[in-house]
This record gives sequence, structure tokens and C-alpha cells, in this order.
Amino acid sequence: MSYETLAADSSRPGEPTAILEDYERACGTFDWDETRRALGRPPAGGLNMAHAAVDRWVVNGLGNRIAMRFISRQWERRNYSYAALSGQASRFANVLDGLGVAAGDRVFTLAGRIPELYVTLFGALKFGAVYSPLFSAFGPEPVAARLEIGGGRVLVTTTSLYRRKVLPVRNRLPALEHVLLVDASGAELPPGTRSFPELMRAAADTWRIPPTDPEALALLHFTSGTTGKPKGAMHAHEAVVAHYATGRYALDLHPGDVYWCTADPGWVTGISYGAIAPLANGVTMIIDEEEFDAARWYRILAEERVNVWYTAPTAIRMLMKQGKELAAAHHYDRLRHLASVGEPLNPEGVVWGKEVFGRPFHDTWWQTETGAIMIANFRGAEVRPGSMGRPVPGIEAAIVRVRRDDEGNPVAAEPVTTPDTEGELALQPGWPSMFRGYLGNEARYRRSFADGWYLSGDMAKRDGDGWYWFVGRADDVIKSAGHLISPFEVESVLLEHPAVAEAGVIGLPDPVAGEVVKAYVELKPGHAGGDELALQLIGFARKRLGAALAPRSIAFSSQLPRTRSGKIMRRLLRARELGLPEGDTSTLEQGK
Ligand code: 6R9
Repeated sequence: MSYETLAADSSRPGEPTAILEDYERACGTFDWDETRRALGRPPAGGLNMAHAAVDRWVVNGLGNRIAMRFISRQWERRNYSYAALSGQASRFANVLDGLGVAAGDRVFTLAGRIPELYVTLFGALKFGAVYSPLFSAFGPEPVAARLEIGGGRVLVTTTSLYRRKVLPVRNRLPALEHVLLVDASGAELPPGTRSFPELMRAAADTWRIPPTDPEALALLHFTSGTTGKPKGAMHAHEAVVAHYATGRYALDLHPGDVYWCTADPGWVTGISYGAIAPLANGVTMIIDEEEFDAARWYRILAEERVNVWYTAPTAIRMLMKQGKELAAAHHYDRLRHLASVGEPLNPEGVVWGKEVFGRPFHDTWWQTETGAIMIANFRGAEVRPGSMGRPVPGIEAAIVRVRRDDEGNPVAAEPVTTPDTEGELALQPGWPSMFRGYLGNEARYRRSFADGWYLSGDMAKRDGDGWYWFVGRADDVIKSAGHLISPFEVESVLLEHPAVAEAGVIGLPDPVAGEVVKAYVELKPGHAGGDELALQLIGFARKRLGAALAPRSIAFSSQLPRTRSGKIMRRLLRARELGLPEGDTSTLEQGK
């Protein structure tokens, strides 16, 4: 079935027109400096993300506008005005000061969608510290690896997450000096922790943002590669310029809108578009503490009168699975713009949005490294279902053919001009939210570039009209339910099990989650595979990695395919599993 191009949404009565109405014109006239100026400057000078997102609204007399509306599991609603958020963030900046934290130190959160996470984020930014989120569904291993690489000095978390995920690995984290618990005080505090609310109560709620160099580091977002440890992508305060601009152009955020981003703040989308871009655009954001629940989501969209909704293909497919009837319980007459990110969005999903909400989903593409949306379907333009859209104004993209040396390092990248030709999606560096490096891994950073292009690691095509179409990853990284998973991180944990000699981990296609993690395991002599051991290994992996990363299924193999240099060939495992052509097996070890 092919899908026809959908005409641009027309505004309904009372709706503002699209911010980006004329794509070509906007591309021709766009200027980062002009955008930068729109964000104002903190009194002490420079450019500070927290000032641009929060404080400037207070300075401009809009402090009473609601910045965040929390909906607790029990459906209690709690509002934070821009002024209240600014005051709380100032308190936290004072807390950091009192703890002796220095500018540039790393402040982490390990928490679900709770107000303290956002207070920590903006407080750390105001202070001049670097903020890094950890996904609350991570197990102790991914938590430890990221805190270790990031040299986390402060961690804000809950008592339960601390006991289950940090305490078991804390002796590996000498840099971690301060653990602040949001839900404990006095005698109930476990040893080596302090009370977040007590410290906050004792701190002043005013803070003068020090002069912030736009290039000073603000955010550290961990992402995954195929080999080696997680990579900490570093982002500067200046990234807020791109958050702001893309919030306008790609998400059509108008000041005063009600906006809901369903991404968890443990990942880049939940920070860039679940906190910074929306506030920089002066909207009220909805933050739901609860996990996915179709009936609840429809209720939120309707009752909170959401204008702009940013979600992900896995969620859209889960909603689709439950049928249109459930959606019909409400009216969504305020819903103006629907957007999606994180994985390929099936054309069916785009069109389903139109059927259920009267608006199609607008796919957007970007990565942890790009910090902000790079390619999008715009509200004011036609939508081509199945396409990621076109580069946002200010961004130059291309499809390139990459030549690599024997070690896989890119040596040349040449733009492909013939339409509909597959190649690697590349971007011309220089936009404000581009990552400034991988913390402590300069070599890996350098390998992301060739001939002046940033290489995304995604394969794509561009059609004759300049629209981009996703083809697949160029590497073995797994995207499951929108979460980027490193096969190496999963393999490393499996190898710690006494029965496991070798492990190869791949993503298997899944109709809802996009991909699910599957592990192939070679056992040590004296061990026999079977259902019981498979369950044991899954349990072992879940305990260490957490539910988000652990494999869903395990297969035993007496001989995993290896290259002559001994590396497990994941590509071949996948091809064999799916009955696909095996491709080039010239490096395969004989007889496998
Ligand atoms: C924001 C985010 C990045 C990877 C990216 C690509 C995949 C993201 C997509 C998409 C197809 C889209 N991806 N958006 N694939 N269509 N619209 O997800 O960041 O976690 O770093 O993942 O996600 O493979 O390279 P991150």
C-alpha cells in the first residue's frame, strides 16, 4: 500500500498560523545570530540555558505563567509557575554552592518524572555545573558506567533507586561525593546520603547567574555505540539557541501553548524537548509521572487541552493496537500539532493520527549528538508519510558515500547527488546544539567526521524534492522502544555469568517496539543450554542492566560466527536469524 502526500494542515478557527509557513523562504533567510538575540542575556552576561529557558520569562513579567504541570500517578495536579521554577532552581544552585561544588562539576539525576529532576537540571545550569540524566529503568551496571565516565560528583535520586541501583556499585564511584535523596530526611536517611528537601529549605531562593560562556558545557547525554563504553556527548549552553529555534519551526510552539512531550527525561528527547525547548518558547508543559496507559493518555490530551504533542513511534503503535474506539471517548479540539521522534514512523502511524485526531503525525529526525531536531515534517508544509521530512532552516544535510580504512575509520565522504540513492546521512557542522565531543574520548569524536561532514551512522535516501527517507542504521546499535542500546553493554554483562563463554547481541524486528534485544550465547564446557539456563541468564541480565536493556530472549549456540580476529559477527547472527542474505563473509573464521 502506498501513501499519498498529505496537504499541509489548515488552521482551525482560533488557531495560530504555522510559525514556519514558507519553507524555502525560511531556509533562505534563517540566521542563527538573530535567533540567539531573541533569547536575551543574563544580567551578568554570556548565554545561560537556564536563563534563556526559565529566568527570562520572569524578567519579562511573565513569571506567573505555568511552566510545568505535574500529574502524579494518583492524578493529582501540581503547577509550577516560571517564577516558582526559577526560585527553586536558584535554591538548588545555592545548595550546590554550599556543598562546595565547582563550576563544571557533574550533577546527575537518577529519577522518574518528578519535579525535583527539573529543579536539579535548571539549578545545575544556573550554577554553572554540567547536568546529566540517568534513566530510572537502568540497572546498577549502566548507572555505574555512566557515573564513572562522567565523574559524577552529585547525584539526586530517590531512596528506593539509591538502594537498588547505586548502593551496590557505590564503592566503584570515588568521585561521587554527594547523594541527595528527594524523599528522605533525618533518621530515615541511609548512611552516606543527605536530604534534598532539607538542603533546599535551608537555601536562599535567589541566585545571580555567573557570566556564562556560551561554549561552557551544560549537558552530558550518554549514548551508545557498538563497541566500548557508553559515550558521553557534551553539549554547551549555546545549544539552547537550537532548542528554541527547532521548538518554533519543527514543533510550532507558540508562547502560552499547552505542550506534552512523552519522552522520559532519562534520555535526550526528554531534556531537549521535555524541558529546554518548550520552556525557552514560553509554553506550559505537561509532565505525567505514570507509565504508558492508553486511556490515561487520551484523557490527558483532552482534559489538559494539549495543543502540541511530541511522542514516539512505539507509543503510537501501542495506541493503534488498542483501537480507535478508546480514543473516541474524548474530543481533542485543542490539539494543533502532532510530532514523533526516535525510530522510524510507519506511514500507517502518520495517517492514523489524521483519522483519530484530525492531524497527521509529523516525523522528526535527530540524535543525541545533534542535540536538537535536524530534519522534520513541518506543520505548515505537506507531509509525505514514511519520510522524515526536510532539514530545518539553518541545517545543511546530505547523503554521502563514505570510504573507510581497514579499521573502519572514515577517510572520505562524498555527497551523492543522484536522488533516491542510499548513503549515510551527514550534516554540515556548526549548528549551536552540535555535540562538542565525547567526554574523555577524543578519538571516537574524530571518527564521526570526514571531509568536513558529521556522519550520523544512519543510512538514508533523499528524493528528488529534497525529502529524506530513513533506511537503517549503518552499525549494530539497537533501537528498542525508542531507546538506543549498545549490544556491547549487554554482551559485557552476560560474559560475567559463570556459564557464559561468548555472547553476541542483536536487535530483532518487533511490530511494536521496533526492535527487541536477543542474545546468542556460547557456553563454557560443562554447561548445558536449555529453558532454565535461558531464564536464569535473562534474570541475571535484568538485575544488572535493568529492564530497559536486558535481552528478551536467549539462544544457545555451540559456535558463534567470528571474524578471523575473533570478533563476534553480529551482522551474520542477524542475517541468519532473519533468513537474509549473509553478505560479505570473507573475514569469517573458517568453518563457522
Ligand atoms: C532523538 C533520539 C538516535 C537514533 C538515530 C536513528 C534513530 C531517531 C528517527 C530515527 C528513523 C526517525 N532515529 N529519529 N530513525 N526515523 N525519525 O532518538 O536520539 O537516542 O541518540 O537516537 O535514533 O537511528 O540515529 P538517540
